[in-house]
Amino acid sequence: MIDPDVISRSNENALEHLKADYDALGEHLSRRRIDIEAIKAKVYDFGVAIPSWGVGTGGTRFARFPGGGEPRDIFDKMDDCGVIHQLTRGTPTVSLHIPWDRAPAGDLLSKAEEVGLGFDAMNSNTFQDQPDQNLSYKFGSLSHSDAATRAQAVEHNLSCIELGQSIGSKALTIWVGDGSNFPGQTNFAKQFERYLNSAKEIYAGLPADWRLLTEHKMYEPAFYSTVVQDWGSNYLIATELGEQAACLVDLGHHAPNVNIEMIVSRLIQFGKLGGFHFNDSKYGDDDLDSGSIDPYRLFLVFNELVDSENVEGFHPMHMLDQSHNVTDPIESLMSSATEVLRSYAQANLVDRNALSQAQDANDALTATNILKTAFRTDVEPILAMARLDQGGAIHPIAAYREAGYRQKVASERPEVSGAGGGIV
Ligand SMILES: [Mn+2]
Repeated sequence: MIDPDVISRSNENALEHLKADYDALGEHLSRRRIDIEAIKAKVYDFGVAIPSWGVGTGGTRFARFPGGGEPRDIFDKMDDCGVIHQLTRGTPTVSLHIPWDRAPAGDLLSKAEEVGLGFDAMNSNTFQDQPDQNLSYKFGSLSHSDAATRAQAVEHNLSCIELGQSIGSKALTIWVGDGSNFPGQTNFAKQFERYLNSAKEIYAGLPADWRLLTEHKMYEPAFYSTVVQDWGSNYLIATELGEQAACLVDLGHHAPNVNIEMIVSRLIQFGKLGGFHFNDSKYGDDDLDSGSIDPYRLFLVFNELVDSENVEGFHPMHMLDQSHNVTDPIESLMSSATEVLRSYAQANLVDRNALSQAQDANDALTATNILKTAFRTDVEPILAMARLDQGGAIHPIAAYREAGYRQKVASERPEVSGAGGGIV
């Protein structure tokens, strides 16, 4: 973890300017009849989970260029996640990926306590083969044509639930690479039927207070068709399975130009939005840092989420899911968590009564300007003050660099090879 004295010193240097900026923003917001303290309190309560795999350098199908101090195992990863939360105070949980992060529950719990984190959704992996595995997932897992392979994949998911139960997780997220690479390779209906039957077996093993989230993805690793291709297929799955099943939306898993915020609204309206994977993209499933390409889209997604905040039973899970190719993953994740919080804070500035009136009056320009007014507001002083109040850093990346954490872990953790593609 970072030495608290380093954080204090870093904050001392920035405090005067922050106070001035916070006061000025408070005055500005009060003219808009918004209480800055209320917005800050909402930011306190908002958290986004860090995926355990995010703290390692990702890469593409072409190459991976690991940096110094790459985490060796889940315990190194949790150290890194602990630092992200220590500085940003916005990432209180980590999401495990099994089997990569499999470890005794007691060890995971004591590490979590040491670094001040809890556990978010469990993620199963049946999109690659493991060394101790009998049957291959080359041609699919939950939807495989062979019953024994499907059973093996179901069993793996049930074991993820079992481990998750012992560490306080409350959800299982399933993403499969199943699909096809050639027209005619698979029968769409039969394949989907097999997937649904396998998913029902997993659902039957779900504890009463758990949720099962399914994630759609339109292409890759299967490039002609994927078995859970789009939000429509995802909605069908969640509906077939039952009450505890809901859809997970990954911002990168759609065709270019798709109106993701409208998908979000539809799923909320029918009680089937379970969670998010935040990232950004320019061309496809790029897994770029959240808010780095299209911050307005991120804001528009949050506009829908905040608009439905008071809908009964609506508690979506939030997680980052990105691949860091050219940056220090800890810095990217801190910056991305901040972008997610920023969009959340901005969405809380939308004048919803005025928006509703403009919509009813068919005043399109006023309506869209109401959203723009919220989006254009620089809420950084709120985010920084929320971090400071909770013991974090006014400038997380500057404090992280001053602390020399990366150099420290690079001297402790052995160098790793960049051979092979990364996780995408
Ligand atoms: Mn994802």
